[in-house]
Amino acid sequence: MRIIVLGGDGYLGWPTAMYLSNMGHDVCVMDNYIKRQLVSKNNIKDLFLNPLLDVRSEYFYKKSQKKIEVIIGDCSNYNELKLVIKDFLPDVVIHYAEQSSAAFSMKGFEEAELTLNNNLMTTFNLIWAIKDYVPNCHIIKLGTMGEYGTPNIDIEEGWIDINHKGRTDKFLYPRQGGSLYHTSKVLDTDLLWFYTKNYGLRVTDLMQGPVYGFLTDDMQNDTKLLTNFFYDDIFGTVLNRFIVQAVSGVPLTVYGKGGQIRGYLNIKDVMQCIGLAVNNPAPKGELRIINQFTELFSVLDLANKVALVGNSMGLKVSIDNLKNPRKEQENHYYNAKNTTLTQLGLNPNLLTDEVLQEMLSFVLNYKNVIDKEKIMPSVLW
Ligand code: USQ
Repeated sequence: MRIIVLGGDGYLGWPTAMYLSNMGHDVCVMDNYIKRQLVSKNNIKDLFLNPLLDVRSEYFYKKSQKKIEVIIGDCSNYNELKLVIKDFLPDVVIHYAEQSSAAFSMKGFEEAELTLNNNLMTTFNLIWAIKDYVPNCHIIKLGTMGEYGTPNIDIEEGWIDINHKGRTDKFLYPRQGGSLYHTSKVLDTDLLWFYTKNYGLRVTDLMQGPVYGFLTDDMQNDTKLLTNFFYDDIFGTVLNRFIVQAVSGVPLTVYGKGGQIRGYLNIKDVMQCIGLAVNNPAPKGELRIINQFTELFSVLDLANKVALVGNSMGLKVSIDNLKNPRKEQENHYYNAKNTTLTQLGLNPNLLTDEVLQEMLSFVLNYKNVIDKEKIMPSVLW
C-alpha cells in the first residue's frame, strides 16, 4: 500500500514509518519540525541523538534497502497538505501531526492557541484533502483515551447505546478532556464523525493511552535509528520519566496520591496496532473507534514497579508524592474496554520486570546527559 505518515518525525511517527516500510509498504513521511522548534524554545533536550528526517531516511535505506520518502511541510496549511495527497495518492494516511502534550497546552495563551489551531486544522485539512482527492483512502487518526476522562461508568470503545425515556439510540461515548490538548482531540473526533457520516469517509480513530519505551524491532539496536525520547515535565510521559528519574537518582515524581489510573502500552505494541489497523481498514462511511492500550495501572503502581526493579539493579530509587500540578481525580473508578485489538490479533508486550530492566539498562548509558533541572513539574492547572 501507499502510506503517508503525518508527523513522521515524532516519537511514534518515525518508528511507524520504519515499521510500515519493513512490512513492504511504500511510505512517505511529512513533518514541519514544529516539535523540534517547541523543544528548542523551551530549552528541552532529547535523551538520544535525533537526526533530521532526511538523514534518518538515508541511514535506514543503507541498512534495509528500503526507501522512506521525506516531505518537510505543514499539514495545518491546506495547500501544502493537498499537494502531497494529490501527488502521492495514498491508500492509507496515519495522522500523528498534532501537538501532543497536555502540559504544553495548559502553559499559557500562546501554547493553547497553537495546540487548538494546529490540531484542529491538521485534521480538518486532512479530511478535505482525502474527501476531494482520494475518497477511498483509510484515515488512521491518533486519538487519546484521555478523551473519555475518568467517568464513574465503564468506558466503551467510542460508542454507547443510550436508553432515554423509553427510546434507545447510539451516540459517541461522552467525552470530557482533562486538558486543552485532550479537548482538541475530542473536537477532532467530532469533525471526523461529521465528515464521515456526510461523505462516506473511511476512518479509524485510535484512543491511545500513555505509551512507554523507545526500542522497536525495526531499530535493530542501532542508536542512529532510535526515536526521540523526552523525560521533561512537558513532553515526557509518566513511565518514561520514571525510568530517567530512577537512573539519575531523582525521587519518582508521583503527582498527588498516585491513584490516577490510565491504560498503558509499549511502543512496540503501537507498531502492531497500526499494522493491524492498516490491514483491517474501516468500512466506508464508518468512524471506527478502537481503545488502544494493553494494561491498566495507577501512577503509584508504575512507581512501585520501577522502584522494585531499579533497586534490584543497585539503583537507589525512592518515591515522592508531589502536590499534583494538574486538576484530575486521584482516586477514581476506571474500567475501559479494549477488546477490538485483541480480536484483530494483537499480541501484547506487557510491562514485565524484564521490560523495565531493559529500559533502565539502556537509559543508564545516557546517565551523564540527563538534565535534572527539567524534571520537576513547571506547568500548573
Ligand atoms: N504523572 C505523574 N507524574 C509525572 C508525570 C505524570 O504522576 O511525573 C501522572 C499524570 O498526573 C497523569 C498520568 O501520570 O495522571 C499520565 O500522565 P502523562 O503525562 O504520562 O500523560 P498525559 O499528560 O495524559 O498525556 C500522554 C501523552 C498524550 C496522550 C495521553 C494518553 O502525552 O499525547 O494522548 O498520554 S491518556 O493519558 O490516556 O490521555
